Amino acid sequence: ANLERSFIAVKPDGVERGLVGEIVRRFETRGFKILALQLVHPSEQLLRDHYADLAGKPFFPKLLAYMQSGPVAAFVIQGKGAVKIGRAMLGATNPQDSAPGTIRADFALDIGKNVCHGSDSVESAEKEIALWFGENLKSYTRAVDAVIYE
Ligand code: DAT
Ligand code: MG
Repeated sequence: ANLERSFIAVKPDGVERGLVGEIVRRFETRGFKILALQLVHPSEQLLRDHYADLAGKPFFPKLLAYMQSGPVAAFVIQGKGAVKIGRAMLGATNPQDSAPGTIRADFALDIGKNVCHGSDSVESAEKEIALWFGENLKSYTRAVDAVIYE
């Protein structure tokens, strides 16, 4: 039950603005375990696979260019409710609609520069983790989990 994983990525604007540490910190302090962490220069093909469901959208070319405008800080969180809580911590897709306290509300103003990605379901999380990190992530135990979980 505490093994659910989500794929989180600080987008190029967030890396450029020095928000990697702040964003990773939020997930760490919430209690999630960081399973993998890497700066990636995504290929166009990786992004086409990652955003396959959006290929027909009018903003898709702009999205590809944005995501290739610099490195992406990709990481995997593991813990209870990782996907749902990850999305809640991100806020709405459009920062104009994001609730205060969420990452997009605290650090962004425009939908096309919304700073951070988070998987929208357990299924897409597994797909995205495999795409960005490969199939076999090493797991490890953390003594602090005994304090975080009841
Ligand atoms: P999310 O990132 O919240 O899962 P999504 O998967 O629908 O949202 O879209 C992926 C990214 O594409 C989103 O973070 C920003 C961009 N995007 C989505 N809708 C857009 C729109 N209407 N105009 C411009 N960019 C958009
Ligand atoms: Mg999405």
